[in-house]
Amino acid sequence: MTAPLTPPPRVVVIGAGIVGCSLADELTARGWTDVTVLDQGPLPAPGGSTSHAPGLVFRTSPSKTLSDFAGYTIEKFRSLEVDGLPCFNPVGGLELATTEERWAELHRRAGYAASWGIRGELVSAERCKELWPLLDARKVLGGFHTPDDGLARAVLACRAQMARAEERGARFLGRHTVTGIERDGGRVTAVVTDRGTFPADHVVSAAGFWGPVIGRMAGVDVPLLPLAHQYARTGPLPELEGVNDPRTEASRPILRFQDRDLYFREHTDRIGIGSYAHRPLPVDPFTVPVYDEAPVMPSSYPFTPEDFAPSWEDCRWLLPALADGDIEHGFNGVFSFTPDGMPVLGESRALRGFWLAEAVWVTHSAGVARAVAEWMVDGRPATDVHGCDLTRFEDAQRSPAYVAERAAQQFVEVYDVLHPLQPMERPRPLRVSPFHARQQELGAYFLEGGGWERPHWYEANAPLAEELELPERDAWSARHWSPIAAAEARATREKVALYDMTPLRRLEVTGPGALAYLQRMTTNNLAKKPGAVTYTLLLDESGGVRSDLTVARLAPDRFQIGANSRADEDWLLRHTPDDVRIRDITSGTCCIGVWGPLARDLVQPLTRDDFSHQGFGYFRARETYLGHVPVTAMRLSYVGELGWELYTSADLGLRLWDTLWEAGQELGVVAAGRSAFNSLRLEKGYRSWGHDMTAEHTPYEAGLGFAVRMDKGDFRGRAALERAGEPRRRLTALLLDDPAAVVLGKEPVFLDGASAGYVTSASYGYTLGRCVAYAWLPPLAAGTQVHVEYIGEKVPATVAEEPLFDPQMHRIRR
Ligand code: FAD
Ligand code: THG
Repeated sequence: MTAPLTPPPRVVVIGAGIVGCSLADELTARGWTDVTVLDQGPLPAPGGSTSHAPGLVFRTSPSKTLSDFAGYTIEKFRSLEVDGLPCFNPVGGLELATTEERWAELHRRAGYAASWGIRGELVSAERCKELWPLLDARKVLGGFHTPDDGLARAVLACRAQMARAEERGARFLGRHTVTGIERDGGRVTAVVTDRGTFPADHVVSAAGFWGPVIGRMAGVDVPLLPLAHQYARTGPLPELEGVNDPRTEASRPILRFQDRDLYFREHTDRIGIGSYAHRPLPVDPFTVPVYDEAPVMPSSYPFTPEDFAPSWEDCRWLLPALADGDIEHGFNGVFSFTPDGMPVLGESRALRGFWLAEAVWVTHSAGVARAVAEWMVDGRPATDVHGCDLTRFEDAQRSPAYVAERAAQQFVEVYDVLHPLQPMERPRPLRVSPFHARQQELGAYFLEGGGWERPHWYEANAPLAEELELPERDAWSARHWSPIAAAEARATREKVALYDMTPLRRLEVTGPGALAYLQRMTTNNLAKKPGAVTYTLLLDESGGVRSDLTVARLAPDRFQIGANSRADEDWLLRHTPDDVRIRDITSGTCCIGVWGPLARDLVQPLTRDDFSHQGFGYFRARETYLGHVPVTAMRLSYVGELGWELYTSADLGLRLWDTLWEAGQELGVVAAGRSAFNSLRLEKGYRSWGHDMTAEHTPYEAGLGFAVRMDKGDFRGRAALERAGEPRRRLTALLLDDPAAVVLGKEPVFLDGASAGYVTSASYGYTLGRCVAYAWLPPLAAGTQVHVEYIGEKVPATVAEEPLFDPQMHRIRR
């Protein structure tokens, strides 16, 4: 081996729990061997959450990212051993249903498993009893069995990874308490401890639920709340005598009884029981006792038997063998919850070189560590991590009050049956558009996203729905849905509708270098005269789609970007040269989409400007006035109809709404919500970033090659695209064959009876009279028959030619 030309960067990892240890292993495996892992407690069990984790690893999740993380943890820990003891015991997993609602949910979970490539099978109550003989099978309707899940031995896995990392040069130092982070010019330079200062080019906070404490030292918000969670062990059970090898402790599947917020595992002849059934027990991370003063260890609080009492009854109801037994030992163990239940990963932009790897379960630890190591070493993780990116939180989502309320709610809902559209109940309303009062008057049904109240349909349109004939929906797909959405979609296709587009993220990019900069950052050609709007993509270095944007050139040196998430702003800001300024103008402005064949009839009388097809072309922008309101008008439409996005400042928003509303009365204007919006955009084949495509996909795979101009000069991701071969998978449009069938997203798609991909987003297409589902599949010819599995039912579907609606663009370009 030749020595590297430059020494590897100096990395200091704070925390030697499962995340810190896994990260040291992954970094050193990639040649970053100058790694120092510091922990305040003694090694190898310094007293964090890892030190007492019972280690259940269930891989199935609605989140593909989490499922991939867990898959890698299983694969990796299976290959690790310490003193002949394996770090993973693949006893399998078993989730039980004792209610019809849960049984349906297990069918959906079996669907996620098939979508993400996890082995799993729905099984009868008898089979559950075979797998777990202590069960009272009469209580059970059935189960979901995942044979590859099992038990991680977290402390052992720490030791194994420590040893490997140490062989490659890493250091692990226990009894070093971090007290400060040093910085210079927006970069970290060192970590200060009670036993000296450690210079560093990169610092990773893997401090578990102490994350907010380390975050404060660095001036970085770490939006997590530590909560205690009860874990108890029974005494020895005669039924388990001689059943399990004490070295591996368990032979039967890890068990989940989500109907009562409980899980179980074997500890040789005892049973361990975890409960989420109790009240949230928040812990202030700033007041956690230090190792030497903690009664057991810092992450272990005294057991509160009164909180466990109802759960104990539930345990005995399910497992009659416990009737004579007792709890021998219990504790309230602390770990991290975030406002959306996802980890918090990534590098702070304000303090470069300072990384977070927080709020990570043992289950996801190795996968997270691999992703963060790739991110640090290669500049990008191979897995889509946008749902974990620390930049995902809006300003209003980082207040301690918000974090506390949402995280506690995550705890309460951890095992609940949650509909994909189900909103959090509190704190609401948080962000409202200037039209909120009018929307309320119209009976808006609000759901929440990014802190925004977003109308999904308006009860005021109910009379329009009466004449429609729509197929019956099953109870699940009928939740957070209304036939009114169909009426609103129809009004958009036949007349004209107003859509609140305020939550659409808007950035203003200005300065002499703005054009050259945006040309380098995106795929399409933006060198057009002011007044042009361009649909374009942000790619990472590997050619993965980081986002899709609209860029309006409003003046030679001024651009307005329509973006998807906060991560777009973050990404752009990370690469901004000195002669370019980027400002998020979302909050101070608002937007209404006026779309439908009568949009021009509505808008033209309000302005002296020429809004004809010749006077105001498709994908053009203009600053003008509508009535009393100064607006930026852009002629484009995510719903595939004639019309404009109209932007103005927040103070004038209500006036803009009222102006359009009044002008539209004689045309039959309606307010329309996101439910119709999503249906219309899917009929038109417009992708939704984060759902349909992510950084895991290239533009060609996602069907977005039309937005890439290889001949315009260099841009980020171009070199990777040049190397890209023929796509092996494609984002594919499906139409469900049965006009009454619906799917919602994330369902598995089967080709010739074998799982071949998964649905990204789906909606009933009211114009087409069929449900539209986009799916990742191997390249397939139009007309190919597949089936989607929806709550255990095989739903036939056919690969369709795109776009499904108005391929000649007659409706938009006129
Ligand atoms: P930790 O293990 O907490 O490590 C963080 C380390 O940072 C600590 O060792 C701490 O000492 C150190 N540190 C903090 N501040 C400083 C400082 N200033 N200076 C130096 N060092 C510092 N997960 C599962 O996947 N499956 C389960 O079955 C499961 N069951 C659980 C049951 C219970 C009762 C509990 C409490 C948690 C459970 N979890 C489970 C969650 C899991 O334990 C944690 O999510 C995981 O261990 C977190 O690992 P970590 O490395 O991020 O944090
Ligand atoms: N409006 C604005 N900006 C946006 C969105 C928006 N940015 C984020 C997101 N939505 C981007 N998504 C799309 C997707 C498709 C189109 C616009 C934004 C679109 N595509 C046409 C097509 O594919 O035929 C035109 C493409 C072209 O001419 O190059 O209209 O909703 N402001």
